[in-house]
Amino acid sequence: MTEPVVTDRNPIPAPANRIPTPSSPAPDIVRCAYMEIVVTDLAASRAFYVDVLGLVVTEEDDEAVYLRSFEEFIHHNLVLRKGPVAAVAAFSYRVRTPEDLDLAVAFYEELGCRVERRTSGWTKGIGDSVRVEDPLGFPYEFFHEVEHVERLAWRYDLQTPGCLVRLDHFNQVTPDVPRAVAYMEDLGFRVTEDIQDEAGTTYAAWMRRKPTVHDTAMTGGDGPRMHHVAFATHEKHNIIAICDKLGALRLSDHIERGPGRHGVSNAFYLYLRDPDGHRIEIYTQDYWTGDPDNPVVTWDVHDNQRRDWWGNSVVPSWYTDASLVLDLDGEPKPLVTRTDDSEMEVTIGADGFSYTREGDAAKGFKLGNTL
Ligand code: XXG
Ligand code: FE2
Repeated sequence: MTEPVVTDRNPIPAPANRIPTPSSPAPDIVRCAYMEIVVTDLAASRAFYVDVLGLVVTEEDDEAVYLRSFEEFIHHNLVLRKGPVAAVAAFSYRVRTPEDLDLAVAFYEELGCRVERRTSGWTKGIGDSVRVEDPLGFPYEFFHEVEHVERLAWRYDLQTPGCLVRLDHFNQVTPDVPRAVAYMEDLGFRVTEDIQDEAGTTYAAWMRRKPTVHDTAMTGGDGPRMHHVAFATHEKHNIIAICDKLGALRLSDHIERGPGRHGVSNAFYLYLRDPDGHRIEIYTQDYWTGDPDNPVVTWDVHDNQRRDWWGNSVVPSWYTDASLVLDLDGEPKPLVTRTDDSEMEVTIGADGFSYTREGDAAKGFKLGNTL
């Protein structure tokens, strides 16, 4: 049997073009907390996230809807903001103390990034915050103070079969994954899993602050773009219930990939596209990573079970499509092209190959239907 390689260190070497390590300590990030997305039709997006997926409205007005999951006690996990171009305005992390905001300012100023302090109330429910255009071009936000709201974990009278219980992670598209990983490690993240080839090209990496497989992942591609935002359910059957509901509503065209079992993370998954094409993952049952000796898992890019444990194909749109991100003026960030090999091309097409058993790869065996 071919198993993923388990190592006890981060095996991705820091690249020559690495972003310098700041001398200022990194802010202590607790977890990914919310994403702010710009949507072009607020009513259509509200219908998708509230009426179909069942997220809870904490607050709303004509410009924005603030949504949370059922176990959440902070004001929101997702902001839908009305705007002209579908994009992502913020990847937001909660930090441990108010002083961590000063650390975030010092850390990013040393990197020469644009940094803005925003006072309490700029975003409903959020206290003072720091927004930056990070060295990879992503709009990152850090906050500590936040309005607490009712945790609806025990409100079984309100919960539906496809109940979304937590925000689990973000996923970002960036052209140079090792460069991104070195910077994220400086920011205090630890790699849990990655995908590489025998030549050492890195295609994707998963990184955590909270003790799950990830708070965010870096996916190789033209970037900066947002690949997806993921919400957790308690169980696999909750994900099946979401598929059944989409079918019953004749909305199955929102399903892009899955349901299935990931190789990476071992989680059960489903990917959906919202009315603007923003990608949402529904995710459940990855593993605990809180031990300091948590081993890094490295997958071979040619292993056709890495992204789907059952060997099902990954649709091309999952590799190619992603959402634009905005700078701090609200303008879309221009894209930088990936120059390393693309995962889609090395695993399909004339020169690409995937294997289920490693020996078959050595014989040059190609699977017809595997991306
Ligand atoms: O959360 C994830 C993902 O990044 O969405 C994708 C966990 C695993 C995978 S993969 O497709 O690599 O199995
Ligand atoms: Fe994911």
